[in-house]
Amino acid sequence: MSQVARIDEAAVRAPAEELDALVVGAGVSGLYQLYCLKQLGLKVKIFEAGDGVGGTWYWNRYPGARFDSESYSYAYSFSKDLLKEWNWAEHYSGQPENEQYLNFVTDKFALRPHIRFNARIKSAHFDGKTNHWHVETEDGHRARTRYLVSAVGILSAHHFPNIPGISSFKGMSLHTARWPKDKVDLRGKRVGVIGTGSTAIQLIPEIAPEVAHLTVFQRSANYACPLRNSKISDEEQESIKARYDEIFERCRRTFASFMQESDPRKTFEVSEEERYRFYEEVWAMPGFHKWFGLFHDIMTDDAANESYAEFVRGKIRERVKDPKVAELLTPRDHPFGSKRIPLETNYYETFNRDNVLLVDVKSDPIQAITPHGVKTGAQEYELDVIIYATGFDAITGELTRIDIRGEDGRSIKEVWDAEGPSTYLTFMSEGFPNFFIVNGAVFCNFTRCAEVVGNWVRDCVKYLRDHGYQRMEAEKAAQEAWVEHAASLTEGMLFTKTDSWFMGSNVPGKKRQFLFYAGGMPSFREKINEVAAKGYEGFRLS
Ligand code: NA7
Repeated sequence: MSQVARIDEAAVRAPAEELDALVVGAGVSGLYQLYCLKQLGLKVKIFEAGDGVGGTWYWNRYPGARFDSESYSYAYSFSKDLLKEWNWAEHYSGQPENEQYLNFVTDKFALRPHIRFNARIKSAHFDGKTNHWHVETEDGHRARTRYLVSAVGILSAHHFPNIPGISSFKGMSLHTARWPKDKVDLRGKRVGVIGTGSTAIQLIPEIAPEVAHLTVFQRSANYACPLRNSKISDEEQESIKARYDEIFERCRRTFASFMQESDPRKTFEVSEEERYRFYEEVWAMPGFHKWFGLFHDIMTDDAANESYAEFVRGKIRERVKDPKVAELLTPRDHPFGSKRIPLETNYYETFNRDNVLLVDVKSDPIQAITPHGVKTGAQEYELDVIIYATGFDAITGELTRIDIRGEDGRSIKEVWDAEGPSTYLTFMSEGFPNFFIVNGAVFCNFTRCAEVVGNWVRDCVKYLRDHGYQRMEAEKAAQEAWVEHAASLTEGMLFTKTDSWFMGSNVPGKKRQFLFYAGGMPSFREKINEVAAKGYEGFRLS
C-alpha cells in the first residue's frame, strides 16, 4: 500500500466512540452491569458478539437446554416490579423461556439502545498516558473508554476436542454451544453425540425419540441425578412471588448461593437406617438437593462420599435394563460431586431404547473423524450428524481469546498462561488498570453472584468518580496474598482430585488448578465489602 493510500484511509476512519464504561457481553452479568452503571449516569455501552442478548441463554439453544437452579433462585432480585411481572412457567426453566426473560429485562429497563450487537471485540489496549482503554471490534468499530468491564461469562469459549479429521466429515457437524437458531431436523438421521457431560445429558433424552439412530460416545460416566422438573401452578406462582424475599435471603446465607443447605450431621454419625432414609428423602427432592443438600462431610470425607456415591450407582443400575450398559454408565473413577453434577430427565431410560447405542471410548478411544462418521480403534460408526457436546475452555477461555494488553504491552493471555488466572478479589489483574472482571469466578449460583459483583463495581466506579480518581489498579502484594489465600482454600477439596473444566484440565495444555474462588459467597461478600469500606484497600487509586 502506498504512503498516500495509508494517509487517506486514516483520514476517513470514523473517530472512536467515546464512553465512560464499556461492558463486554450481554449475558446475565453484562446486562446487570449495564443497568448498574447507567444508574450512575455514565455513558456506558455493551459490546456483544451475538445478535441478541442472553449470553449462555443465547448461544446454547440445543434441545433440552435448561436451568438446573430453580428459575426463581436464578432470577434477578434487584427489581420488585420485575419479580411481580414475570411468571416462570416451570420450576427449572428451558432455554427459550430464559432467553425471553433476558429480553424482557433488557426492554423493561431500556437497555437495548445501549447495546451494540454483532460487535465481537478483537483488541483492547490500555493507554497509561490518558488512563483510557482503546477497544476495537472485529469489524473495525473503535471505542475509547475509561473503564472496561469483562462480563464474558464462564462457559462461553466452546471447545472442540483435538481429534484428527473433524473438518473432513461430510455430514452435518454441530457444537451444542453454537446450536443454530432455526430448528435442526434430526428426524430419520443417524446421529452421534460425543461427550456425556451436563449438556449431553440434557440433550440425549430429547433427541433420542426423534432420530433414526443415536450413538453416544462416552469417555467418562457421570453421576447424573433426577432434575424432577414440573410446571408451576397458579397457586405455586402466587406462593413463589410472596416468598421472593425469603428465597433470596436463603440464597445469601448458603455457601454457593443456591437454595439448598447441607445437613449439619456427618454421614457416619447417624445409623445406617437413618442414613439411607435421608438419602432417599433427598433423592426424591427436585434440583440440586442431591448435591448441596447432603450430609455436610460429603465433599470432604472420602468414606462419606463413597457411601453416597454407591447409593447413586444403585439408582443408575435400577433404571438401565442391560446390566452391561448399566455398568458402563456407572461412574467409578471419581468421587461424587467432584465434577459438576448433571441433572437429568429420562437420561438413563434412554439407553433402554432400541435405537440408542452406548459406545465406551475410554477403552476404545476415538481415533479420527472420517468423511462418514466416527472411527474408534475397533470400528467406524457411520453417521449423518455429529454433535459435539464437548464443553468449554471455561472461565479464562473467552477473555484470553481477546487481545487485551495493559500498560506495559503484555497481554492478559501471556500473563495468565504463565501464572494461572491471577487476580485480586477476582475483580482485577495487576498490570491492567481500570479493567474490571465480573465473569463469575466465584463458585456460585450465577445470577446471585452477578448482582453482588455488579453492585460492587458500580459502587467502586462511583467512589472513583466522587474522589476524582482516574485510575485504579490491583497492587502486586495484595494480589499475591489473594492468590495464595484462594489456593489455600482448595487444599483437601475433592474437586481438585478429578479432571474437569473446574480444574481447566479438559483443555490440553491449560494449567491445572481450581478456577473458582472456593471460599463461598458469604465470606467472599464479607471480604469485598471490607475492602471497599477501607477505601479499596489493596488497590492503587490515582
Ligand atoms: P463438560 O462437562 O466439559 O463435558 C464434556 C464432555 O465431552 C465430557 O463427557 C468429556 O469426556 C467429553 N469429551 C471431550 N473430549 C472428548 C474426546 N476427545 N473424546 C470423547 N469425549 C470427549 O461440558 P458440558 O458442556 O457438558 O458442560 C459444561 C457446563 O455447562 C456444565 O457443567 C454446566 O454448568 C453447563 P471426559 O469427561 O473429559 O472424559
